[in-house]
Amino acid sequence: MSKEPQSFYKVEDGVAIITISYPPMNALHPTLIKDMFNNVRRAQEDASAKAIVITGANGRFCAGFDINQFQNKSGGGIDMSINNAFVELIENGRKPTVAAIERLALGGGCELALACNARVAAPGTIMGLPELTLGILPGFGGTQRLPRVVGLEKGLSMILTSKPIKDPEALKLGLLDEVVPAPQLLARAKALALEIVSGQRPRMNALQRTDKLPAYADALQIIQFAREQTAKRAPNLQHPLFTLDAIRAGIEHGGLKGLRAEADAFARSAALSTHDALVHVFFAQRSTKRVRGVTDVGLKPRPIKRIAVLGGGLMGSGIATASALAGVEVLLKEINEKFLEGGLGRIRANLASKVKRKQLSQQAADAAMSRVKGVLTYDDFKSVDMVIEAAIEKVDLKQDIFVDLVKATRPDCILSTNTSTINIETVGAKIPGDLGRVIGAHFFSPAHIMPLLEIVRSDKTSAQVILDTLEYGSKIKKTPVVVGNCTGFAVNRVFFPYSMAATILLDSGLDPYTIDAAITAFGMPMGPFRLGDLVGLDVSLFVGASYLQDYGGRVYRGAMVPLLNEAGRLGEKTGAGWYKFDKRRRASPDAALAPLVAESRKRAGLQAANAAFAAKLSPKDIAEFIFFPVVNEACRVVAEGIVDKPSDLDIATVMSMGFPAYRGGIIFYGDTVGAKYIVDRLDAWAKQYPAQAGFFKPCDYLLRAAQTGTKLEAGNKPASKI
Ligand code: 3H9
Repeated sequence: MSKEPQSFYKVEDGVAIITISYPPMNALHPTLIKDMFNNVRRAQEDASAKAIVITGANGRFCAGFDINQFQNKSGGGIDMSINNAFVELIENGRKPTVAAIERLALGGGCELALACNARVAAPGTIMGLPELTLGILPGFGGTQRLPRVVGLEKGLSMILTSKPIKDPEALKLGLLDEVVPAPQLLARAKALALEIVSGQRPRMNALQRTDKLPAYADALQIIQFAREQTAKRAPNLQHPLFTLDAIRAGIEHGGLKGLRAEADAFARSAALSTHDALVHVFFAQRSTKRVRGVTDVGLKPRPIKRIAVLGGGLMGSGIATASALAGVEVLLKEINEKFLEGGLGRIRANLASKVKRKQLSQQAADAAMSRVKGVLTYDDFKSVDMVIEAAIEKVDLKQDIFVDLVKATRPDCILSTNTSTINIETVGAKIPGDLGRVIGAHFFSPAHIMPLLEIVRSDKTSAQVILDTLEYGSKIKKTPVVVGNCTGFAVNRVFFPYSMAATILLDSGLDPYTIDAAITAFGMPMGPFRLGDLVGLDVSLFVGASYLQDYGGRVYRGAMVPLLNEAGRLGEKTGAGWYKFDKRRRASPDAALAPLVAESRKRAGLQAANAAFAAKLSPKDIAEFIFFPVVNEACRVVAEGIVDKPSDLDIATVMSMGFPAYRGGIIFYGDTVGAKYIVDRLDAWAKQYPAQAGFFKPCDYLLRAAQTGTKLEAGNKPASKI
């Protein structure tokens, strides 16, 4: 099958069949769209065809407009003539059209199907309009036709949440007319088209329908309510509101005028930086699986069918849950019966919670649990393809475990550690032979939910082992990012200045809750202090010590974390930290913090010189003060070759810390504000805080980008460490 965007034409049983083709997903490339419309015109003129069926090649209908076109800015606008062609040729053409859908009809693919006069699909099909996740909105009539076909409230919910629905629901809602087994799909679509021709079935025209729309006043009220909710839920995003403008215009003035409003809203959305950022994230997420020297050297991944997880604590049980859910067999090893029961109980609870939230059937949960076997010895370890050690963070303990593992496993078994802080070569330091099969598999807590897997390689880890671990990561539905071996690896290292910058502001007189509020307004799920309470302030103290040791020249050593530890305020788990927590673990500001803050400020000695400066900072200034040092550290990580490419770091920051995807990830954000602006501000803060000049000092990579005007995202082709 050719990889070119095109469409094929044939006539069968008096019906023209137009097959769109652009592997792998039949995305609507402009050439394909043009070719498809030419074929629709041909069918309208073809005397041997009474009706038209549009279908997709390769067992798929269509994943929507070709997203690559959005990266070429000149293609970002919507061509109105395409919308006219949907109306005039497909919806209202001389001959009726039927969509024959397999697997997926998303975005423009769903809109193409909606413009057809009927839709038939094979079981297992998903349909939806996910455009908002790309910072745009449906631009081929979806804002007008979907609410008219499925009802206004359902249409709004599908568009605003971007969540696709499965064929049974689509059938119930009328988005599909019929669902038939895949081998009969084309035959049934042809028959349906001929039924419309003969008048046995009405010819539906979605844009003209009003039967599923509520009364005018109710419709406006529903849209207004959606607008208020959307503005509250996503205050930094404009394109969902533009979408509602278009939908409202259609309700007020009819579908055809609605299409014009849609085109206008689309153009306004496509011009926003949030659109560029979200498209960047779409491609960056898919490219983490392409790693130089690993995926481009002709190696084939070995399947990971059976793993062993050492330790059934929070991390170990989460890793076991994610793996068992993906069909991987798991040996869960603990050191005694009591701990083992605890670990197995946690896996059961993880699965039960998914069943309760309707994310999993009871049957699937039982099947996953049956894949987990609890063990107390290494006896069965010769059967596993990979071990993930998830014991407590003690170097000696991990080193001893690795020595045991070498004896207990096959030589081709991957030996991985879930450490978040310890150098992986240190973990493997006592094992005989080379460290080719030793790798880090750093999950984020809770491991069965968080989407990121940091794969930590040392200079000695073999490319085959990295490739296998990438494959395992994808299999268990994580986004794997391969990173080099350094203190904090990629994510924790990039974020170490996050809480330190916040603490400088606190010691300069700002209230911690004001600082957290500025950071959540920026778009983070929580501010640095609330995050500290979640992670545990004992952990912050422990981890802070390793940053001090390895990155001492650029570390701010505030007194607050030690003071909180001394006071037994370790965060959520002790009921108090930066915040106080009620029985349901809800956080609220705590007046009892004041004496500790006063003591910290006294010890820091910053306040007198900097209180006036800090008091004047706006929420935007606070966010920049906290994130620019993070961008700076991210630049060091890129320059040192800790990541394969800058966009890997973007994905790592979005998927671990919840850095807003609509800002594109940490490096993309740096480019959005501009390296020169960042350097100027860092320099100014270094002068404001001379004792902390090292903390703010721009690194060479950032400086060079500022001086030459190159993008941080361009990378610097480092002598890669990975
Ligand atoms: C739209 O339609 C706008 C219109 O309303 C108006 C326009 C004016 N384009 O994700 P995968 C590639 S906007 C280009 O790994 P999966 C993808 O990059 C569009 N490429 O597979 C990857 O390439 P590579 C609205 C696309 O099975 C390969 O296909 N539609 C597109 O895990 C495999 O993808 C969407 O937002 C595309 N539209 O998931 C749907 N789609 O191998 C976006 C995929 O080189 N797509 N590719 O890395 C998806 O959500 C998932 O790809 C899908 C498959 C669920 C389809």
